[in-house]
Amino acid sequence: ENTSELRPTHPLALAPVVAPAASVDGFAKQFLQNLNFGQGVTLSASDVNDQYLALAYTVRDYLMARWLDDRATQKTQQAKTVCYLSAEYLLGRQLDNNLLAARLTDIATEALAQCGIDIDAVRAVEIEPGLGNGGLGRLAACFIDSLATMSVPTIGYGIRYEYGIFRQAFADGEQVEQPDAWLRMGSPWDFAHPEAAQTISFAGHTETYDDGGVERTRWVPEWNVLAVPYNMMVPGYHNGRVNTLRLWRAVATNAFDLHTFNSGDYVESVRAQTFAENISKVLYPEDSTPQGKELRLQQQYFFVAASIADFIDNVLPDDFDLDKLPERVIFQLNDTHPVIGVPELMRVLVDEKKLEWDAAWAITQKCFAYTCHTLLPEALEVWSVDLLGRLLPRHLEIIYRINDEFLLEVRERFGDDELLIRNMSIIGEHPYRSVRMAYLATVAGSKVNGVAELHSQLLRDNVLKDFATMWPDKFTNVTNGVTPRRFLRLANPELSALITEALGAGWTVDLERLRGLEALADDADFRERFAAVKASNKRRLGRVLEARGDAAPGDGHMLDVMIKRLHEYKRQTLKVLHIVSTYEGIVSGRLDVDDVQARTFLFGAKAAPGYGMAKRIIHLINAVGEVVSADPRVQGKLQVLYPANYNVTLAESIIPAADLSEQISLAGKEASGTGNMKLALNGALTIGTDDGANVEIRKLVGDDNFFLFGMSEPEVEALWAEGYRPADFYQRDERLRSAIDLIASGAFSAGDRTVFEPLVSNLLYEDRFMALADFSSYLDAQNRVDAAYADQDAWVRSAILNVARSGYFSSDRAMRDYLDRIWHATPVI
Ligand code: OAK
Repeated sequence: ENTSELRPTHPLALAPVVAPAASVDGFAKQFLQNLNFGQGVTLSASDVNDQYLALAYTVRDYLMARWLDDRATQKTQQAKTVCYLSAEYLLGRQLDNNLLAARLTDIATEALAQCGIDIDAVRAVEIEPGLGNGGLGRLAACFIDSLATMSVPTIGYGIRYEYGIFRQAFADGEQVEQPDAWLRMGSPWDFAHPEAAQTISFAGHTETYDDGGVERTRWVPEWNVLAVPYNMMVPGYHNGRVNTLRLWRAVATNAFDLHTFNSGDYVESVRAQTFAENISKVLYPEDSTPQGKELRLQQQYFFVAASIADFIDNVLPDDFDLDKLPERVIFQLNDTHPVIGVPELMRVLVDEKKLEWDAAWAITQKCFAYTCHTLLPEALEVWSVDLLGRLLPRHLEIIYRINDEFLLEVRERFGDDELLIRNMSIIGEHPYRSVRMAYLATVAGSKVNGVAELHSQLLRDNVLKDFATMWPDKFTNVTNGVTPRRFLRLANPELSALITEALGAGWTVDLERLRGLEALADDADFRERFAAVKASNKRRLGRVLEARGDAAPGDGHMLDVMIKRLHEYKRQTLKVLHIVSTYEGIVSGRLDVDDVQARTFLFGAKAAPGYGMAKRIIHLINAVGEVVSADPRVQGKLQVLYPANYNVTLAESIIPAADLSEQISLAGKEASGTGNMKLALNGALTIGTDDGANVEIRKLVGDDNFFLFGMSEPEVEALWAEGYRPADFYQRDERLRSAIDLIASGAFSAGDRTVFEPLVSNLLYEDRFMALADFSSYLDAQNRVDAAYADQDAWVRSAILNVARSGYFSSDRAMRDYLDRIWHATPVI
């Protein structure tokens, strides 16, 4: 009810908040109202962006009543809230997802049509919020979708970056980065609550003081910023539930200095404002490689401190007994980026709420859990003690005390093994004294999980081995998942319709029901319809690409896709070597052109701007693509596409069209992968190594429906141990030699041998990710792919089985696993 101390008397003010009528008329009325009174235009004068904004506000109006209702119950309910702490949310477009969740798609389409507007044209202008880099950020977006759909009280906390992941363009085949001004045309999906802003402090010093006979410590900070929350609604699918994604924006506390401004120094007057607002200015474009920059630590502390304070001050009831905090919240740490929240909660409990250290530590340990998303040692985040102590002096003291007590525990358990102590210490000493955030998270967390079975195993056996020995029960696995709403229902409407016709609509929230398709894999009529959907999706992708000014996939080609961040460990280079080898084979006559399946190779990938080798690989892909596309000898056979600026929106067009999914990381390097799941779910067959979640995909879909190649993780270890010499593989395999020689010859760089020389010599003399060692096995597997694709009937059967057996990879299942194994929380229906 809309009542409080206000004591209203008007009947409308006494009534509950109601959404507009869920009818074409109700929708049209609200839409026109938003257009006229919100956008300030008449229908006839409105442009497509006005229409988009009015439409988005209209959908928001429908969701808002539910959201307000859910907020009211959140205060009074006794249930546990999942607070997902993540520096990234790679959301993708919102309009379609929200229409679908709220069952408004048909109503909105008709209402707009009656206003003379084609909703597809309006859809196309939405700029996706790219507030993430890749897998980790997209996973967070899938998880909050599933939690809403499963009616689990959840708040996603993060940062409202003014600029998300950069827009990628190519100039002469090389990546150029442009700012992503996603807010420029308006931001209808989020709304600020400045009255709920938090003040976040930095720097300064600590001091002890006498608090009525008790010695306490306090932090005397030097500067602060305001964290202003922006809410986004996260609707569950068809369940009337609306959760919250709360993203923080940094605003200067004292706006700007009017006195200085009036005295004429305009630049100086806004300096403080600029400084403060830089904190939420831009997403760091590094994926799996921390930079150790001060601004990044500021971002991390900024959003985590604001989130913890927000939860305690605004979500919990007043005067909540903090001893009971673990009954009401779990803070899930999405990798190490939010781990500074551990000493922050300790500071709040001990310094501000005046709890005893031990009591506070017991609470803190129950309130956090940590998900690790990597295996690359260089990706494990550390902060120099120097920097952390300057920016967050009180937190450093707390970390030291946590470490001291932890190391005492280690000594009690394992004796005075100084090497072990050094290895397990939260404080590292080399090459400089630093805080190891993954260790802090492991010590503090109630649970630590990896994101696929193999990854979790390797965490226990290698990366966090000593911790796993000490606390075996702390370690668990939750294999990643993806939301079937966005990545099947929305992205692939034709396949969705076919599935619904065959199995009923329940699969959208119960993806294991896809098993029902297994029987249909042997039904020739169903296979034909399935193949027709795939072909239609390829044509649709072609139209999307052509509208962007890119080429469409070749007619009748197998669509072979590799879409993911550009990283050496993912081995886009291995893919290029396959393309070059095939090209060279046809051109030299080694391969009979009739034996080669016509293929379109499609890449989508951004490289971190500072990652030189990754950028060279992009250049190589584009260079090879240009030569191959222009060479009449392979016309109609080989095509290479690399549309710039791969993002969630583009993924939604590519995935449904794909035939072959490239998941070719060096075994033991890809924590999980989630693109692999999306592609299998849409009927692509995987060619992949035994890495990450590929292992589980292969187990589920079966060896006959998966192209396995390459060394296993133990084989990789063994080859390293014996001494890996990539040049030996080059010498041994003629196909490999020809491919590398062709690149080195300048064939893809107008005769200039220097352009790709660093890349070639890296492969020959270093090859950290062993592309050369896996090359021949990869080529053999690609030949098996060609042979399999030639039998279309069998291929389509395999594709159907991939869909039928991918239900496990729903993020709904992943959420159930988190709820059971880690959060011990339950849905609130
Ligand atoms: C990003 C920054 C730091 C550490 C890890 C990442 C990251 O994106 N990792 C990726 O997470 C995905 C979701 O768990 C996994 O599927 C990918 O394998 C992993 O690389």
